[in-house]
Amino acid sequence: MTHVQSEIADQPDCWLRAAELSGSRGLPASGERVAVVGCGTSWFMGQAYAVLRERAGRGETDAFQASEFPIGRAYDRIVAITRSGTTTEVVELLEKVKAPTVVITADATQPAAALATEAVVLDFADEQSVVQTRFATSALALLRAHLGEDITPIACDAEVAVRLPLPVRDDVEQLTFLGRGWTVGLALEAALKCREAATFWAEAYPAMDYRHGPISIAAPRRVVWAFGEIPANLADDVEATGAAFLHARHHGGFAALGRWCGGRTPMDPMADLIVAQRVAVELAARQGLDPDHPRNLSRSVVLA
Ligand code: F1P
Repeated sequence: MTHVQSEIADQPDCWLRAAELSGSRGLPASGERVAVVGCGTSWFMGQAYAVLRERAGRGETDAFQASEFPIGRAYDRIVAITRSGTTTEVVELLEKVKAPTVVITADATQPAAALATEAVVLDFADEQSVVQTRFATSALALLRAHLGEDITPIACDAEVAVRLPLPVRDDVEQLTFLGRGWTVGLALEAALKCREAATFWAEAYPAMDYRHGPISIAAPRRVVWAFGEIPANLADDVEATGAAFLHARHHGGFAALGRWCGGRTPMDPMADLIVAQRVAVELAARQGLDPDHPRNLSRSVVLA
């Protein structure tokens, strides 16, 4: 078993442990104007949280890749997500900003935790694999719990997701992930997982934008996989191209798999992400790649 496989399987427990930290100091108070920053996977979790926080009525929330943070803007608080705590863009931003900062990290000994006003440490969710899975989703579980969401049923969905038969056929040659609202961030992360772990051709878009160009990629042996809400007629439009449309509810496919495992339908989209993580690992295995050590990648990007 690779590290990433055991880290994926561990997510239900990690999410529950992360939720226990939802009262941690430094997490955004209701009404604050907040920016969430990160790079790669951590940025995508920030995007998901930003939408959820606004939807929960907790205040205006923006998400930025750390290097693209608009330094002149006034925020009440900055939330930085970084597993390693060493990512250059995040560290440099924490050195620069004046607003109170909170870092969500797996490693309290690294620069990000020292630079931030407060740190929430998810050391139990740290990973040996270069490819992030459980740290990222645990950070999002923590933030969702802080918004008042009950993580227990979501962790039950995750228990199902780690056991579901994989919904992607052996001859798949391309994957496109779609999301709406907070699940756009999850879709971006699912596609990144396939690229990182398996060097597999995967793309991601807001679901409503898919018909504005990206649909030209759809064809037989290619899959469009939607997380969360599905726009009207999108499934039909995708299937007309010969591509397969995959969704927790569509055609009872995914849903039937979930029922087979005794789960709720539809599952929480974070559980869908687990299934996508497992697909990424499977795609790596089929090519004889080691998903723990993807080519050209390291645990974090530390720039000279
Ligand atoms: C961020 C990150 C990862 C990515 C890669 C390089 O790391 O971009 O998302 O998978 O390994 O680093 P971090 O700031 O969360 O440690």
